[in-house]
Amino acid sequence: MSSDDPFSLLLDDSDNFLPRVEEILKAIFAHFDQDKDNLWNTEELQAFAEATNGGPFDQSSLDEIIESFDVDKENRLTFRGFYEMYHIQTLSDPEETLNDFKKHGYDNKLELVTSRTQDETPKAVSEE
Ligand SMILES: [Ca+2]
Repeated sequence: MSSDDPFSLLLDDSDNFLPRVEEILKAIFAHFDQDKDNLWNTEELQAFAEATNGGPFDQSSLDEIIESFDVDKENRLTFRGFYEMYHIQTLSDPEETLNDFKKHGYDNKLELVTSRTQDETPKAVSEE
């Protein structure tokens, strides 16, 4: 495939995230970690869901995240858990991950093109 296919933008030959993708994941995680404890409580996770998916996770999705990914004993998602969540999504649907990153201001080359603010309405994403 060409060099701009979503899979090769995000993952190396061993299916690990490329360093640039890790940077973006760290930036997104830090952005929504409002109290800076390196964990996402439900409120922080839902703020991320609204910004990314246009609405909060429903209860079954929340339960699934907590069951499937790394959380602390109070069920707060760790960065590792967030990373795992994106890794699984990316292996099955790299375009979805790219679309998510676009909502957070990154372009097709994974460069930050818009500054994020909580209140800003994301640019229309249905341009294609
Ligand atoms: Ca937090």
